[in-house]
Parts: sequence; structure tokens; C-alpha cells
Amino acid sequence: MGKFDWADPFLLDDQLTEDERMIRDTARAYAQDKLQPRVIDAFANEVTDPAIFREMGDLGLLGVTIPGEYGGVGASYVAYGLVAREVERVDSGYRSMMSVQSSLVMYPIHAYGSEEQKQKYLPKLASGEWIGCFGLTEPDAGSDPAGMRTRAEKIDGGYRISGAKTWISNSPIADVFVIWAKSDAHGGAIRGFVLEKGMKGLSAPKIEGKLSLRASITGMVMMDGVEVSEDALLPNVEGLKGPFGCLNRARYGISWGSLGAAEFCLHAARQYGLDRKQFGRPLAATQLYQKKLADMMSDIALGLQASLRVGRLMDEGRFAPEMVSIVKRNNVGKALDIARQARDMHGGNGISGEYQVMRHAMNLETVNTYEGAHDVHALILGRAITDIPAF
Ligand code: TGC
Ligand code: FAD
Repeated sequence: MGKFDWADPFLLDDQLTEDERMIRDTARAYAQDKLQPRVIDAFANEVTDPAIFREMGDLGLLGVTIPGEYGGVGASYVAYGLVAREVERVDSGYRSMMSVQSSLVMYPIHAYGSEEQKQKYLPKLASGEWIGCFGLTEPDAGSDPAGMRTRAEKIDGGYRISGAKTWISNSPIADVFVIWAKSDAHGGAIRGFVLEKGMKGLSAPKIEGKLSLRASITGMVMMDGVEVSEDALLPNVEGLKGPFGCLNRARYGISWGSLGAAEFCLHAARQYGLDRKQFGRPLAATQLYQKKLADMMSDIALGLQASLRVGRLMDEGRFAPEMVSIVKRNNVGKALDIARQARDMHGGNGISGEYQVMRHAMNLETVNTYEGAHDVHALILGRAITDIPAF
């Protein structure tokens, strides 16, 4: 008979390769030693430290699935998920910074870019010297990106891009902007363009006063007739499948990351319940408290197994986007419930920054909305089940 470990109920560790465990351990050590000590202040004061990109880059944590020739480490999607889990165990905002750079900026340049674009951008994005952002959402096009208004108009030798993107992670500090626009020269099809900081007509004002993801800077991207040359176009993809191809990877990473945040909350609630005495006994000695811990542990363990399975299928080239919708929706929804429960189980202390569970709950409100809102993923799955789009 095997031994039971509440912190790793299905022996996930055993199912990883040596390389995956090594990358996971690197990410865990970095997250605990370098990110954890600064997160409480960063969240409280709404401060994003751009040095984090360099630090992650130095350890090979940016674009881990990108091949070595472009600065990545050519690791598996399971390894990428494990990095997301370790970083988000500290804060969803830090994972956001990492996953935008890896899945939403490096991935499209690698998958859809020209050789010149790959050579120019990927090594500097992998090292964290350059920071990237991904502009799909607009003020009037969130869940329905097909309704975007940003236009690329053909001009001599290139394109003139006009429009506004909003809620864009990293944008105020970005050097590289992957922007999706309807291109007149391509019959109005959605195309990707790589813009650079300092281009005339390009600005990225910060969105102030977020109550969630405060350690990760978010902004708009304003494009007032930004002129780019032909080589700014990502040549190898056309249509919404371009941005969605990136989102599949980022959503998958979030399915792991959100459970990292949930694991933090489970561990914190368990310890709090063991230490805190009321009515002459530890809170953890009560049936209600134990039931909550049992539910948390079960949801985390089941969710991790599901993400591991999707990751393996992704590595084998056999995943379908609907699989990603299942794990993104389920795991983030469960993580949000777990963080709210953990906040409650900490009583009054649960609302203080020091105990960190409320910060995770506040962050996960965003994670439940971005990369396809919880209900939008239900509709993607409903369509797959019934063949009827109900958006
Ligand atoms: P639909 O008709 O379903 O599809 C249009 C075309 O796209 C293709 N496609 C996909 N391809 C690859 N992967 C997927 N997951 C795909 N989903 C769709 C599809 O095959 C079709 O291709 P083609 O060749 O036939 O044209 O499109 P629709 O307009 O009906 O879409 C509906 C819906 C709900 C599925 C979609 O719009 C959606 O997912 N909405 C959610 C939007 C979203 O997720 N936005 C995310 C913005 S980025 C972000 O939040 C970053 S936060 C990062 C951080 O800080 O961590
Ligand atoms: P809406 O689409 O208006 O949705 C509002 C509500 O209506 C949701 O509950 C949704 O589930 C529901 N709803 C929508 N359509 C339907 C329907 N047909 N049926 C039933 N219910 C429906 N975007 C980027 O492009 N790049 C980024 O880097 C990025 N980073 C972000 C960072 C933060 C902090 C935040 C908050 C958002 C970020 N986003 C980013 C944007 C994010 O992807 C969108 O907020 C998200 O896709 C939802 O769009 P919306 O906010 O316009 O909400």
C-alpha cells in the first residue's frame, strides 16, 4: 500500500520527467526567494518591477518551450505549466507578466513570424531585455474579438495602423507590441503586427486603480496612424486563429497557475486552522473546517491531473482547444472558490495583506475573466457538445 501525502495526493511529482522537475525546482526557488519577499509591498503600492523580466530571463523561465536557437530552453508544455504554477503560488500578477511574454508574444513571433523577426525579437524577449505585450481586447470588443475596430491600412511599403486596445498586460512598460488588426489589404482579415516602443503615434497609458493584479501593470495601447514597414506583419497566419493559437497556450498555463495560487491558500488555511484555537480547540479540529480543507485538496489534485493530461497531449500535438477550455474554466473557478474560502477561514486576519489569501482571491477575479471569461468557456464547451453556438 502507498503512503498518502495531502500536499501531493496523486503523486504528481512521480509523473514528471527529470528535466521537468529541474525546471519546476528552479522556478520554485526563484519565486519563493525573490518574488515572495517583494509581493506584499508591490501589491499594496501597485508597483511593477520591470527587473523581474531580466531575473526570469536569466533563469530561462521566459519562453521555456521556445527552442534554444532563439534563446528558449526547448522544454515541454508540462514544464511551462509547472513554471506558471510556481510563479502564481506567489502572485497571479507575476504569472501574468511571465505568461504574456512567453505565450502571447514569443509564441506568435515563433509560430507565425519570419526568420528575421524570430532572430530580431526572440533572444531579447527570452533574456527579458525586452518586454512584450499582446493587444487583442478593445473597449468595444472583449469576449467578441471579431468585433475589433483597429484597422491596418495599406500604404506604400507598409501599413498605417489606427485603433485602441485596452486592458493590455505589460503595455506601459513594453518594448514590443504584438497587435491584432483588421487589414484592408487582406480583405479585412485579422492580421498580427509587431510594433515597437517609440514609433510615432503609439502610446500606452497605464490603467490606474485596479483592485486586482496590482503587481502587474496594465494599460491601453493607442495607435494614432502608426506607420510600419512591410516587415512588421506576421506573415504566416491570417484570421482569428492567429490570436487564438496563442491563447490556447496561455489559457493552458493559467490552468496550472491558478492552482498554484489555490495551493498557497490551502496550505495557509491548514496552518491557520492548526494554530488558531477557539472554543478550546484548534479550528482544524472542527468538522466544518476539515470538510473545507478536504474539498480544497480534492479540487486541486483533480485539476492538476487534468492539466498534466492536457499538457502531455499538447506536447504530443494532440490537444484540442476545448480541452483547454475545460481546464482553464474549471481550475480557475475552483481556485477562486478556494481563495474565497481560505479568506473566510482566516476570520478577520483574512482581510489583512500579511496573510495573503485575500490578495489571491482579488487576483483570481481577473484570472476568471481574462483569457476567455468563465461563462464564455462554458459556451465554447456548450457549442462543442450541441453543435449550436450560443454566444
Ligand atoms: P469562431 O467562429 O469560433 O472562430 C473563428 C476562427 O478562429 C478559429 N478558432 C481557433 N483556433 C485555434 N484555437 C482556438 N481556441 C480557436 N477558437 C476559434 C476557428 O477555427 C475559426 O477559424 P477559421 O479559419 O474558420 O476562420 O470565432 P467566434 O468569433 O465565434 O469566437 C467566439 C469565442 C467565444 C470562441 C471567442 O471569441 C473567444 O474565445 N472569446 C474570448 C476572448 C478572449 O479570450 N480574449 C483574451 C484576450 S488576451 C488576454 O486576456 C490576455 S490576459 C494575459 C495575462 O495577463 O495573463
Ligand atoms: P465582456 O466581454 O463585456 O463580458 C462581460 C460579462 O459578460 C462576462 O461575465 C462574460 O462572461 C459575459 N458575456 C460575454 N458574452 C457573453 C455571451 N455571449 N453570453 C453570456 N455571457 C456573456 N486582453 C488582451 O488582449 N491582452 C492582455 O494582455 C489582457 N490583459 C488583461 C489584464 C487584466 C488585468 C484584465 C482585467 C483584462 C485583460 N485583458 C487583456 C482583457 C480580457 O481578455 C477581457 O477583459 C476579457 O476577454 C473579457 O472581455 P470584457 O472585459 O470586454 O468583458
